[in-house]
Amino acid sequence: YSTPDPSLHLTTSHNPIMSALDAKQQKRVRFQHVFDTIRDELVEHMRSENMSQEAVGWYKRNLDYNVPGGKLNRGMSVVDSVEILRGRSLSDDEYFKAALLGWCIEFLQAFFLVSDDIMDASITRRGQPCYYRLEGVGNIAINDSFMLEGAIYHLLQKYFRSESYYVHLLELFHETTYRTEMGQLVDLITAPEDHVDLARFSIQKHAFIVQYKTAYYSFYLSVALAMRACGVPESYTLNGRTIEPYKVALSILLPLGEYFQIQDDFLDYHGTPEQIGKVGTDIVDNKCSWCINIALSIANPEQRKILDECYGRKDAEKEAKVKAVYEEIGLPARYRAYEEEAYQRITTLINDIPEPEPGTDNGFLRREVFTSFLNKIYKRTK
Ligand code: DMA
Ligand code: MG
Ligand code: MG
Ligand code: MG
Repeated sequence: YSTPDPSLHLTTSHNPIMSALDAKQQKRVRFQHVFDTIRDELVEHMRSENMSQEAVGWYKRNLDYNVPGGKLNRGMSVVDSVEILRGRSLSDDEYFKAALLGWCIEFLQAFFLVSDDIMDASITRRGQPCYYRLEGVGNIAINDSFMLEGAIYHLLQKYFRSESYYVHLLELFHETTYRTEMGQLVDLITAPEDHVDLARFSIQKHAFIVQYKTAYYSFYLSVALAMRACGVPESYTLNGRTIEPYKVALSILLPLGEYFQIQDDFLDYHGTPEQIGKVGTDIVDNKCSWCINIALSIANPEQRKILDECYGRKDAEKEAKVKAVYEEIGLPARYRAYEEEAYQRITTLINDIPEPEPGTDNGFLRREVFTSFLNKIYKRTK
């Protein structure tokens, strides 16, 4: 194949629109531009399969509504990681392929979110109605979510089939998807709609759920894909020590993913819909969230009684009573303390990674891969 669109290489000197933006915005615009190319190719593929005009239009709306509107942290991290690992700016072709892998994660995320919103009975996502709630969509969103997943493998085959690391990419996507689904399973069966029993929750159960439902696909996948694309081997020797870089990456990215999901749990209760683009449903949905686990560990008997009576009920007044208990026990201050502790702990983990001497290039892992990811989420409010 050849890089589809030479104008992908948007530089400030050539493009008046780009020169008005700061470096961070330019990065984002360049990345978003790749989506347009991918979307057009996928739509064209649907046409070539003799899908009706109506079906092609439906699929295009599915892509436009569900894939590009998020923070794009996961997808853009693939590009950032490839740049850091290569230690230089990328050729047009290298950029396109890194961005394509990034967009494949965004497609995976879209697949998970469309189905998650159905299962969680959520109302809004990214500041708009959840996809399944659109007029005429409903349960068709289930098949639409499958098609978002299917697009990943179509794209990987089209662009990576002849690469030596193709099988690694496939395995990463398959295994990560499977793990995320294990996490979603435990998330859902720990939160039965008709039977509230707070004694079933624990911080250990929470740790399992968030590692599986979030950390693998949101953190490990981005970095591992970048490492595969850069040819990082299974193991290598640095200053006489054997390094297993994928294991090192996992040992940092799982705690980072746990921290990220704890932020998500806290923002579900404390963030405003304007801020987070969604209406929190964890209390009403009886979820084994970080917030309820902390509350259970410090509530006095009266507060516990309110939690037992009001958590997991489809009733706005009861939800408000749970939130009042969260305020009384000082959950926001607890969260701020947790956030500082997590930041320090993860920073220490990152600083323990053996790095090659500056100027030499006999190592493959760089601390900056992880610090750049950590700094994207530290103190986030959306
Ligand atoms: C997120 O769980 C996990 C996946 C796999 C989407 P969640 O239900 O807490 O996410 P959100 O708060 O975005 O609905
Ligand atoms: Mg949800
Ligand atoms: Mg969920
Ligand atoms: Mg959530």
